[in-house]
Amino acid sequence: MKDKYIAAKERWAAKRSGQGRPAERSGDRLPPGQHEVKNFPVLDMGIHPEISQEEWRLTIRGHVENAVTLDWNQFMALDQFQDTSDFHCVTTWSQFDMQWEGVSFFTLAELVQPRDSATHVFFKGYDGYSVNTTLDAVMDDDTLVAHTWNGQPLAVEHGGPARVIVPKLYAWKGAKWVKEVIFLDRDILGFWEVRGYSNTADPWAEDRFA
Ligand SMILES: Nc1nc2c(c(=O)[nH]1)N[C@H]1C(S)=C(S)[C@@H](COP(=O)(O)O)O[C@H]1N2
Ligand SMILES: [Mo]
Repeated sequence: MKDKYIAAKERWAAKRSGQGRPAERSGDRLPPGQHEVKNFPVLDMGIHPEISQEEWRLTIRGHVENAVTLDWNQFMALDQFQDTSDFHCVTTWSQFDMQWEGVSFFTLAELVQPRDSATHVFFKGYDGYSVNTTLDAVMDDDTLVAHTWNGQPLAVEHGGPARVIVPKLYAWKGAKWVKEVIFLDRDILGFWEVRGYSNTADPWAEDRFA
C-alpha cells in the first residue's frame, strides 16, 4: 500500500513540476460500453444547491491527526493543481480531456495527516449526496477537489463552487458541491452504492452494478 502511494506521489510531483508525461493514450481510450460525447451532460438528484463562496466550507475529518474546516479563501490559498483527464459516466457517456483546476487530494491529505487506521473515504455534498471510495483510489495523482473546468469557474449544475474528481472511477464517485471529506477505518456505502451501484466503479472492468 505505502509503495503504491509513493509511486503515485512521484507521478504527481512530476506533473506539478511540468515533467509528467500525459496520461497514456491508447487507441482504445474509451472504456467498454461507453461512447464519446462533446458536451457535458448534467446528472444528479435534481437539487442544485446555491452555495456562495462566502458560505462555502469544506470540512475534512475522521481518522486524521488534524481535522480542518476550510473557508473559500483558505481553500484557494492551498497549493493549486491542474490536470487533464477523461470523464466516464455510468450512463455510458465519456468526455475526453476535461481540464480541471483545484486542490489535489494529496495536498488535502498532507494538511490533515490521515492516521494509519484510515482505509476508506466518505464524501458528502451540500445536496445530501454521499459517496465512498477506498483511500487507495483517491491517493493518486489525478484526484482533486476542482473549482475550475476548462478555464471557467465550475458551474453550479456541475458542482460549483467545488467538486471532487476521481477520473479512474465512474463519475458518480466524485461528489459535486462537496461539503465533507471523512477518513474512515472501514467502508460505508454511499447514496448510489446502497442502491445497487458497484462499490468499485472501475470503468475498464465495467463495474457498473453490484
Ligand atoms: N453532490 C452530488 N454529487 C454527484 C451527484 C449528485 O447527485 N450529487 N451525482 C453523481 C453522478 S451519478 C454523476 S454521473 C456525476 C455527474 O456529474 P455532472 O453532472 O457534472 O456531469 O456527478 C456525481 N456527483
Ligand atoms: Mo451517474
